Amino acid sequence: MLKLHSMQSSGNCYKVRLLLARLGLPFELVDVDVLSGENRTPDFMMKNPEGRVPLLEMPGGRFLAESNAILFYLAEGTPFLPADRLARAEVLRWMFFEQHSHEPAIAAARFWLKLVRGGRDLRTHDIDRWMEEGHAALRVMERHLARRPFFVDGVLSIADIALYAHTHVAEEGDFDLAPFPTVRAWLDRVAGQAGHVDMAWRPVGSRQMVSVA
Ligand SMILES: N[C@@H](CCC(=O)N[C@@H](CS)C(=O)NCC(=O)O)C(=O)O
Repeated sequence: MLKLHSMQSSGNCYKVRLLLARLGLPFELVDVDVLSGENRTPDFMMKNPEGRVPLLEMPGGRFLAESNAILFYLAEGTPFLPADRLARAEVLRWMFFEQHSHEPAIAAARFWLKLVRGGRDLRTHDIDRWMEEGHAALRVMERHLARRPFFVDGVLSIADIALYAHTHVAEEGDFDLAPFPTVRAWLDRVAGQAGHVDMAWRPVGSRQMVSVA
């Protein structure tokens, strides 16, 4: 069975849980609490030398890190990744956008302002930059979605899942989504899909080892 090393409150890990749930794939969830350093133990560093979650462990003992690489691997041959060459490249385009222009501001703001105790004081000097870059990313999304229901070819793909994960909790990082009605309508569309699960969801039988922040 697949194993997902994951932190429940992490948007990057939620992306993978959401896709696994949508695909109906059974998997074992292994909690790794980054906030208490469980990702830096020698045992975990053997599995992923970068010391980060999410990390997918295959039945044969191989490991795959990077949330969007994991989405790409799991989505192959499913409706979440188109077969058309250009459409696949567009899916990658939005997943690179997510990692380069969106996640470093929107996820970082939520991590430090919501999840890390005292994080607001520790990272005061970063807040203006996060706000500027995060709002710029939201404006790009607002413009792109103005004439489309989803990011690529009118159907929900892993590009939507990658961008949904941090956007739907952007307000926890001080981003006001009120000026982005198109993005909010898209969030509702993604969440309204049959089989959608929220960030607190866990596969049946997995015990919650850490609290959801
Ligand atoms: N680009 C990576 C980012 C992964 C990442 O930053 N994970 C965080 C949790 S959301 C983590 O493990 N942080 C611990 C650390 O960097 O020490 C991905 O998309 O998977």
